[in-house]
Amino acid sequence: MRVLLVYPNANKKVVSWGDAGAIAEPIALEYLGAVARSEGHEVRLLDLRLHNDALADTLAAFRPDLVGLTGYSMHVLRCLEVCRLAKELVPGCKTAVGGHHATLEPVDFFEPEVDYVVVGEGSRPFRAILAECEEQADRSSIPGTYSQVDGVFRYGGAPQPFDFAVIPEPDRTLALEDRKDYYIDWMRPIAMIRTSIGCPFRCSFCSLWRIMGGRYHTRDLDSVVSELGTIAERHVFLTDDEPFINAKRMFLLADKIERSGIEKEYFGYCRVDSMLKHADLIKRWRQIGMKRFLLGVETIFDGESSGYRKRQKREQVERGLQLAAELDIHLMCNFIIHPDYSDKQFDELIHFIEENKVEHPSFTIWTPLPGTGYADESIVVRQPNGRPNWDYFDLQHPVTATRLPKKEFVARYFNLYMRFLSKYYASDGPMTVALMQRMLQGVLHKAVPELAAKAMEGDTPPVGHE
Ligand code: B12
Ligand code: SF4
Repeated sequence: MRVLLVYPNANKKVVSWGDAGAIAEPIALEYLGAVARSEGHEVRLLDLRLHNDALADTLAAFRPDLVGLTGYSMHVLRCLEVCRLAKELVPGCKTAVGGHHATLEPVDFFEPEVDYVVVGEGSRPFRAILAECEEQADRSSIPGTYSQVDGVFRYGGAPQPFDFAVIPEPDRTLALEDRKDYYIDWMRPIAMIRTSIGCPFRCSFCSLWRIMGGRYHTRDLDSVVSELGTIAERHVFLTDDEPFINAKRMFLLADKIERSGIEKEYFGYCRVDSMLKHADLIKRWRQIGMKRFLLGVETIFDGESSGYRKRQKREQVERGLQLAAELDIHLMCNFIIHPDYSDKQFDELIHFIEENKVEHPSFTIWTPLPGTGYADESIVVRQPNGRPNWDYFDLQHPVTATRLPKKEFVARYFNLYMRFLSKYYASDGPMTVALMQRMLQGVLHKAVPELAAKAMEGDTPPVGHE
């Protein structure tokens, strides 16, 4: 069979900056591609973030028997569009969707243009879907998969237990020509690798621990090193929810990587408490190339932190920032901006970032993401069918009511980036600043169009209450 794997692009009417912040390796599709190729199918990967307009031509020329799509919540509606076009241009073509949103809110894909919705890890269900499509067999019995039979979606039962040992390595040759274009910030080209999945913590704003039922699965270290050895890129991002949970394991992995002679520059998530508890481990990883962490500071307000169940205090964050500076680890620090923020909280946050010389602050707006258990009624952006308008779930738009008038909130949010623009300039170089400005314009253009226009002219007036 011919199998087309598609990574969707963001809706440019909502996120006018498109995918400007990062376009990283589509590793989920490379996992599925490996499965399909091992079954003897002809596989192509189309990354619509890089090839915005190539969908119709690719469908018409390749005429796939099956189209597989991945996506975050912000990609739901685009995924459905892709499925519709696939069925229109290639009659008889089957469609399958998976990824974070499909796992947590499969109902959004229960539409006529979708044949399979996969919950959780995809390798095993995808192999079964391929077999069914090939044999044109009766459906509805694949574990972890909703199959459409005569317009009704039937669940094949709980997914099989997660097991790294049965998942093949991602096929990195599928996107060979695109590899040079994958990047996160200034790290280009960048590859991704998974060494563990799941997280023992229970942060309330995060859905990742729920996806894995609170369990933490680790991969065999020799297989990690062997896969790493096949990666050509110098920059490597660890997709692990939190890699530094098990210090002993990570010491061993560092030793094995060093012994193998592999030299890379790593980037990945790290909790502040992991850093503080295992400073010696972080030092060791710095020696083998860990250059940068994505640190979820989330909030500097201790009350809010306990509400988030983050189990982290402001004082720990401050010590973490100092430690990273001592160890020469660069930090991208993410702060969650709650829609309930008042001017005072925005001001305090700015003060904190300045006082602690946070090198690369990044900001996301608190969003009731699928799987976080937050009441759906609080969502104010809706599709005509009453479901949330997922296009806005890029964490850069408020999707719930704001305490400040919405325009003021968005302006203050925008101003956080503008305020620290020089930091992006210092760490990332002019290219990233241009991208950042495009992104900011996208965030703003709906709520405060006149400011968005000014930002694009390079005129960046302070807004809010400075
Ligand atoms: C790497 C990563 C990034 C990178 C690269 C992003 C990129 N797309 O280029 C960076 C840091 C830049 C990033 C940015 C963002 N990210 Co991000 N990111 C991740 C992370 C850590 C890993 C994703 C990954 O590649 N995992 C490894 C692959 C193999 O796993 P997988 O995707 O789950 O796929 C498996 C299964 O889901 C299934 N599957 C997946 N697709 C399909 C399809 C089919 C057909 C089948 C059968 C199966 C299947 O099988 C796969 C193999 O096991 C996750 C958190 C996490 N640990 O999962 C967040 C995560 C995906 N990100 C998230 C978000 C929200 C974002 C941002 C929007 C946040 C922001 N505004 O700053 C941006 C968007 C950027 C963009 N334009 O795409 C959310 C998505 C939540 C949601 N419901 O939408 C997550 C889950 C984190 C979270 N906050 O909970 N991200
Ligand atoms: S935010 Fe990080 S530490 Fe908290 S549950 Fe999610 S992955 Fe774990």
